[in-house]
Amino acid sequence: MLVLASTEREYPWGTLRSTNASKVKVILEEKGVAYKMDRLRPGDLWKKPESILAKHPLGKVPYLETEDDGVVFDSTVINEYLDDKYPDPSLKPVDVSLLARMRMLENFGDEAFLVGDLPKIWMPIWSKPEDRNEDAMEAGREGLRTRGLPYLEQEIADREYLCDSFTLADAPFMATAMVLEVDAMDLSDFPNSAAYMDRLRARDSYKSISPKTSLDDSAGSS
Ligand SMILES: N[C@@H](CCC(=O)N[C@@H](CS)C(=O)NCC(=O)O)C(=O)O
Repeated sequence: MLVLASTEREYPWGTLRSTNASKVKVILEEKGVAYKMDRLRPGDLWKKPESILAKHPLGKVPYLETEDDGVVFDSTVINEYLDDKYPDPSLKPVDVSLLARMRMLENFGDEAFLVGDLPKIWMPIWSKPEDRNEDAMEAGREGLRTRGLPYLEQEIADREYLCDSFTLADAPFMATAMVLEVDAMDLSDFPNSAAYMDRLRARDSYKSISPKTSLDDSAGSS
């Protein structure tokens, strides 16, 4: 049984999850592989106890504990590992040029969204609404409007998914769709991106990371 380490917690305003671990959770679901969640305390990501450092040298999530191959860490590496290990259905294009596109857009999703501007929105949402710094959140939204979203808007314009069919390139945008479901920032200037987020949210795998899905209903599948 695979075990995915993540931070996942319920709050009155929704079930919140690590964005990077959500990238992996949806790929496990897309592949129909049996897994369980190891839910770490969010504070441990900053305290970095020895128990976590023993699994991930940077004390981050996600990491995946496997029976055959030990611990695999980093969401991009884990997703490539899962696609190699469980190739049916394959979530990587065969064509070399499309494969390069998949990796570029996956990296763009990580850098512009998941480690770029989304944390400025997502981190405050782990606090009570009255304790959030609205100016910092607006700076995150402005970052998305000026960097991530214009490029996404162009790249998704004529496609259903970033490499036509659903691939690993779409995983960071599943996590983005999760954050923007909670934040509900105005995407009317980015209609292609807004429609793409809706398509991602309509996939069955999204239920496992939806802010509306309880921890009990998203503990893994077997
Ligand atoms: N490149 C890593 C980034 C992982 C990452 O930054 N995870 C966040 C949670 S979403 C974390 O553990 N943060 C704690 C830290 O940066 O020390 C990946 O894709 O897995």
